[in-house]
Amino acid sequence: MMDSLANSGKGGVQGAPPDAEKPLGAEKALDAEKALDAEKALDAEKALDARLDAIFSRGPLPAVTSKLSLEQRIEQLERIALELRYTILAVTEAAGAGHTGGSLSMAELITVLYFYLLNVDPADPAKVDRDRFILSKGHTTPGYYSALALRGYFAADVLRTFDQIGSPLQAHPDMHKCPGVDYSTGSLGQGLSIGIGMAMGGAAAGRNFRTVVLLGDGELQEGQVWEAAMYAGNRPVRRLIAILDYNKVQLAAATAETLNLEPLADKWKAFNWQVLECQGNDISSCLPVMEQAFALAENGPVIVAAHTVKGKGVSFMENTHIWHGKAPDRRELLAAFAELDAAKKSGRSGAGIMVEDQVRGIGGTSQ
Ligand SMILES: Cc1ncc(C[n+]2csc(CCOP(=O)(O)OP(=O)(O)O)c2C)c(N)n1
Ligand SMILES: [Mg+2]
Repeated sequence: MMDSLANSGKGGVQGAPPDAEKPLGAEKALDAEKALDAEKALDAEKALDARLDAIFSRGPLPAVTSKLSLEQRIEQLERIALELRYTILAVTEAAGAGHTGGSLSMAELITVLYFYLLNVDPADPAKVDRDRFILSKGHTTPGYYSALALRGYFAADVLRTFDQIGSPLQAHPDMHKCPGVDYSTGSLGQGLSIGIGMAMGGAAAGRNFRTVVLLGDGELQEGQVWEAAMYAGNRPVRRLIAILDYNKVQLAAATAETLNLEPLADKWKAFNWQVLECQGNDISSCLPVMEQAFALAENGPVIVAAHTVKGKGVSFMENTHIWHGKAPDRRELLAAFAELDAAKKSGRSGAGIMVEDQVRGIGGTSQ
């Protein structure tokens, strides 16, 4: 047998037995190592599946009450924002599609809105007096839908149908399909005009609800935004709050490289808007500023320029357009979860922004 193998040329050096080259013990050790690696990989796969099952079967989280101290509110909202990040990544991975970068950058903003500031009731999404919310940057549905599911508008397992034909969770929000969505968006630039209509309609009907419009920075290059800004400042339209997810990156490059928005605050001020700024991935910064915006909106329109980081929370997704419209694969999801786990362990919530991070973010890069 050995002879025939050796003579066939498969055994390495002609005429020599194969185990003269590689001792049998070493081969066995190699096989054992491979088997162990395969087992570990299988365990990791199973563990990831279990985590995803847990994410897609979780019940809603309660809103944060104003009865808590500021520290407690911040801590609870940070925890929710972190859960939101896990969910966003799980949603895009499951669909193999979705706008991951801009969903991660707005995680704290949408958390503060849906879990603290907005007067809404998931059990009665069409309540007449509810505050209105328009996701004008309508492509970031993984962030929006994840927040709505966590808040209890629909069951978390519906998130698994994201971007599928027939799903209520289309790639862009559809007010006729998805509970909690106040307006259908996706064509950038329209949300502020719609918000003006809602705010003025509410005022005409003697209602006191607030209308919040979440804008993207690349979106501000749309002319309709400025037409709306000019109109709202001129009236002035009350109880209208624009939040700008100022992540410095748009679809294919840095915003400043594409069409610079600065000096941004001066532009809005010139249009008679009240302008506030905050660090949008830091709850301790954006919570009080957004709260102040809600109060100031009684006098006229307010915009909060929230400085954020595109892809925030996952190092390899941060500050780049590459992850604008890209979903992680299983391997990338594992790596991203590991980073969020580390942040959770260190109590940083996945976005416990440090000043250095923000300074890096403001320059914007398009690598
Ligand atoms: C009118 C219109 N033009 C182009 C697009 C395609 N598009 C989708 S997202 C995007 C970039 C948006 O960038 P930004 O507003 O900065 O969003 P974010 O960084 O928050 O994802 C573009 C051009 C669109 N949806 N609508
Ligand atoms: Mg952007």
